[in-house]
Amino acid sequence: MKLLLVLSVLVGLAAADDLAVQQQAVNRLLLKVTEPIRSYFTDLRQAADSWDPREHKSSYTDEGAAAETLLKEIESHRVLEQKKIFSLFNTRQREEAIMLVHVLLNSKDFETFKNSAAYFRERVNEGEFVYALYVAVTHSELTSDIVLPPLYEVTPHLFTNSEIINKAYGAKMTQTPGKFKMSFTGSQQNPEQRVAYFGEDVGMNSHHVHWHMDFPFWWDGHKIDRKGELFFWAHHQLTARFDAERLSNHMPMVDELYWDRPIYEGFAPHTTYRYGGEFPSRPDNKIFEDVDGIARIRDMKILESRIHDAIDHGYIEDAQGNHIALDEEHGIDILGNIIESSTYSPNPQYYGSLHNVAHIMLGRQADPHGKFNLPPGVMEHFETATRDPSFFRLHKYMNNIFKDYKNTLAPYTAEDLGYANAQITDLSIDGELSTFFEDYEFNLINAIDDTESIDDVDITTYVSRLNHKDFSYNIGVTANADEVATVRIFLCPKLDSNGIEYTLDEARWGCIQVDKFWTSLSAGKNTITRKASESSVTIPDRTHFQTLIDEADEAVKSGSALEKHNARACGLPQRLLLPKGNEEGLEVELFVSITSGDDAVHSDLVSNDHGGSYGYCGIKGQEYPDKRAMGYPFDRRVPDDRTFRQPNIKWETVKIFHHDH
Ligand code: CUO
Repeated sequence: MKLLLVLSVLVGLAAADDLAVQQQAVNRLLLKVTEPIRSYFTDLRQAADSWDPREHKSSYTDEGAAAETLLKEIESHRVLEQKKIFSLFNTRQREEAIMLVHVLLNSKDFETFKNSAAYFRERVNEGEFVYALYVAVTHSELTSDIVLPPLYEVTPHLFTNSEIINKAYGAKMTQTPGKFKMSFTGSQQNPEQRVAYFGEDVGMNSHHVHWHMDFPFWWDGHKIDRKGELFFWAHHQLTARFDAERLSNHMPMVDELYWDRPIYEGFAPHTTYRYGGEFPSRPDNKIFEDVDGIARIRDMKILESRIHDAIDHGYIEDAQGNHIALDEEHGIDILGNIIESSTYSPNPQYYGSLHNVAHIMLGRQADPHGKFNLPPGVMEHFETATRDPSFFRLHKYMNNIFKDYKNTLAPYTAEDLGYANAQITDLSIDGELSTFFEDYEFNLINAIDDTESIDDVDITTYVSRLNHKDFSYNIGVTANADEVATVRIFLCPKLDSNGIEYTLDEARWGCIQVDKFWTSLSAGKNTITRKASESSVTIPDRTHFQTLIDEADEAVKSGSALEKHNARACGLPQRLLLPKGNEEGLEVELFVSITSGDDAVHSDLVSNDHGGSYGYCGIKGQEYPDKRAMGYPFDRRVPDDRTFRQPNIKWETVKIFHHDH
């Protein structure tokens, strides 16, 4: 018995150590990626210098084929050099990054993963390396508990502005610690400035870039469930979320982009690449131009019209000319794949890549013919895209195509929406719905060049960010029988920017899903108390890079277990759950629907949240948890509000306050 106990303690310790060692390795691989791996990280240094992937073919599931491909590219000097700009939208650069993802994902064990990463870190472009390592850690089964450091502390140039970077350099040069206030881009002369706190929020940008790492458009690995529909849904919600901020700031909802109208809002990013110059600016009212080597405006219109034709026909044509119906179950998923487009598109030749090409077209409008050799624009990086107001116009444009499709589907009937087992008797908020701004500090040491012999000084920036007070929903439900039920909670706009009340059909497309969960109802009276912090669309604050470093180093040194943090990086920051309120209280509709839990895809959803943020990000490596359409019940037309007036559905007007401290 005693022996067993000792053995199990030892096994437990070894397992804990493994995670700490792995976390430490990933931390070290991401520290100061533009410099050589530190000499005192001896195992990584050795791997970078002398571990040869060709001598470890049996350590890869593909016998080293992916490593061989990448090595040949490197040896023939075809890969993007270091200290050059990497953009995922550049086909060749993306291919190189994917080669490294393949090497890492084909590693049979963590040792091989780590050694390959160290070896290639010093032989491929730094941007490609960071992207490949993030994607590989996200998808590899060897690294599922590893927490990726916040990207804004690994590649701060893409999350802060030139003014801050300059100050950080000054601090480093003079070896004086510094803490600098980061302001949002632009001036109060610009109405868009009122919502810059959202488009430039480092947590929201991290959610967005991680969403695209969880669901890469180029993905060629295991089948990812409902990937096209998730593309629609996550971006639809980002757009609705942005519109909510606009309404709160007395601005109209964002209008869509038109290829033949000016791009009304210009944008001056005030942001510098680490190497390669400033991000280009675009003046107001820029007329769209063809972009050499990318696309003509008329090509974009042709693609749009083909997609509209497919929607009106009710089917698309695949590459062999077969018709694939845009049916209720798969239509939105197929359209998502086509519009993005992703490797799942059944006919990329015909339907093109409306979304991805549009990102490049917008990114290049400052230098469409390459006359000035300007670097890629903010729209050409998922890290920076949402800063530009044209991002939301572009996504409103895509979103309206999805809406056109959804509007072809039959509206939900009273039966589709009802649930005979439950009656909502009460709906209230525990606590005040109240938002505020707070300062958030993050580290800039990775933004600055140095060498091993120069000591680090503390250099940080702090930025104002939106947050809200804790609150809970109290939902009183009378049930006829013991049953598992699905609870969906939304916040819907009530009034437009002129104070005119929306109909349900007008409001529905602006509804934000704030939670969805499964719960067990008992026959009789139930009170469901759900904390906002439990929301299945959000994640808690990211753990600072320095904390990850300190904790892993300490755990490795002492042989103790590493404290686990949330490893899911995709998810809206919890603090952004509520749109900003105002002094008098922004009126919104709190909407709750309870339906039969038969729509659960997994049997344990009442007790297992599968990593949390499945709402916009699905469950890693598994099916999306909800059988119903994403956005149900607001994804279809509502010609008659009365179908929604049922005992299992309830909505109340609530107010969101905002208090500036
Ligand atoms: Cu996320 Cu356009 O897809 O940025």
